[in-house]
Amino acid sequence: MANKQGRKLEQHIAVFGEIGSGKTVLVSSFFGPYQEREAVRKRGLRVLARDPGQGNALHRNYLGMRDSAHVPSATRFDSTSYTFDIRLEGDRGNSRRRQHRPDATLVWHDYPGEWFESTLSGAQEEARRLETFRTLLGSDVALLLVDGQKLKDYQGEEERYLKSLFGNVKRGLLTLKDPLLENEGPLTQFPRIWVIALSKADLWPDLDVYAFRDMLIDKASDEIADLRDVIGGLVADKAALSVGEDFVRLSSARFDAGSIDLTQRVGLDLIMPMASVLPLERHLRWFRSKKLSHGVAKRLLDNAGPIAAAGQAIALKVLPGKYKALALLFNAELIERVAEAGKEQLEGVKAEATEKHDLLTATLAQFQLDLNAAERDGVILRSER
Ligand SMILES: Nc1nc2c(ncn2[C@@H]2O[C@H](COP(=O)(O)OP(=O)(O)OP(=O)(O)O)[C@@H](O)[C@H]2O)c(=O)[nH]1
Ligand SMILES: [Mg+2]
Repeated sequence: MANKQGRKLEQHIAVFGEIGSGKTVLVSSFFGPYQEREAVRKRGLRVLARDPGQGNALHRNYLGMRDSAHVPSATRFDSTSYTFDIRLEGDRGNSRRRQHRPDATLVWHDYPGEWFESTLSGAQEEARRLETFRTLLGSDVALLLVDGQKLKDYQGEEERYLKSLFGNVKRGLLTLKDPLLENEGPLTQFPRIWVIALSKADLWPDLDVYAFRDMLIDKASDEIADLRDVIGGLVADKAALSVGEDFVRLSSARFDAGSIDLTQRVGLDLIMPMASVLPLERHLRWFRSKKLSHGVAKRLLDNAGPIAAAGQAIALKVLPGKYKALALLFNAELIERVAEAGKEQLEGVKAEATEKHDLLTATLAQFQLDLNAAERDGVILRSER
C-alpha cells in the first residue's frame, strides 16, 4: 500500500497444497467476489488482476461455480503466480497519477505439492522447480494446506495422511537446499511463518481451529518438528521461525450436491491480513526478543516499510513527524500496541483515519479487527511466541 512517502507495498503469500487440495478453487473464490457489482461498497476494496487473461480465467472459474455448480478443472503441475492490484475505496479520482497506481499489491504463489510428492522426470523439470521456488521466496507467509477431504478419507488414521504430507514438504525442501544456498548461504528472505490451513473446512463443521491444532499435535508433531528443523537449516536467524504454530480454517464455499454456495466462505477474508499484518507483528516481536538480529530485522522490516509506517500511525494515532522504515527498529514497541489494541480502540482509529482519508491506516486497522474477530470465532489461531 502506498504510504505518505509514496512507497509501494507488495506483499507475497505462498500457498502449498497437494493435488486436489483446493488451491485453484481458493484463489477463484478469493478473487471472484471482488468482481461483483456490490463488491466495493461491501468490501471497501477493489481487487484487479494485473494480467487480464488470468483475471478472466479466475472470474470464469468463479462464475462456473456460482451459476452452474461447475468446479474448475484440475491444474495439477501448473505453478502459477497471480498478481492482484488493490485499490482502497475512496482513492479513485484523487489525482490522475493515483488512478494508475494501486495502493497495494498481493502476489499469490501457488506451489503444487506434487513437486514435493513425485520424483521429477529430469534436469529440466528440476530446474523449473527451483526457478518456481525462487519466485516465492519473497513471501513472509506460507500457507500449507491440509486437505479436509483427504483427512476425512483417512478418518481414524489421519496420522497416515498427515505424516506423508509433512514428510513430502520436508523432503522437497531438502532437495532444494543445496541449490538455494549455493550462492548466498542462509536466506534472509524466506517464508518464516508457516500457517497450517485446513482446506475444505466445511467438511469439518465441528472442528474449530483449536481442535484442528490438537489433531496435528497429536498425530504429526514429530513431522512438524522435522519440517521446522529443515526450514531452520535454510534461513539466517533460525530462531525467528513459526512453523506449525499458526493455524487457520479455510473453506472456499459450501459444496452440496448440485450447488456451490460461494457466499458461505470461511477464512478467505483473512488472506490479506495474514499476508500483511501478521508478518509485521511477528517480525517486530522477534526483533524485540532478539530472535532476529539487527541486520535481518532491518531488511525484513524495510520491505514492510509502508505498512509498518501505517501500523505505527495506528499505534500512536497521530505520529509526530514522518517515520521511515528504519526508524521503526527503534519504535517497535509502538507497533506492538496495535496487536494489543482492543476492538473499540481499533474502531476509533479506523473511523478517524477514514475521516482523514488515510485509507491505508483505516484498512490496516480493519485487517487487525478481522484477525482478532476470527481468533474469537475459532477460525484462526496465532502463535504466542
Ligand atoms: N467441500 C469443499 N470442497 C472443495 C473446496 N475447495 C475445493 N473443493 C473440492 O476440491 C476439488 C479440487 O479443488 P482444486 O481447487 O481444483 O484443487 P487444486 O489444489 O487446484 O488441485 P490441482 O489443480 O489438481 O493441483 C474441487 O473440484 C472441489 O470439488 C472447499 O472449500 N470445500
Ligand atoms: Mg489447481
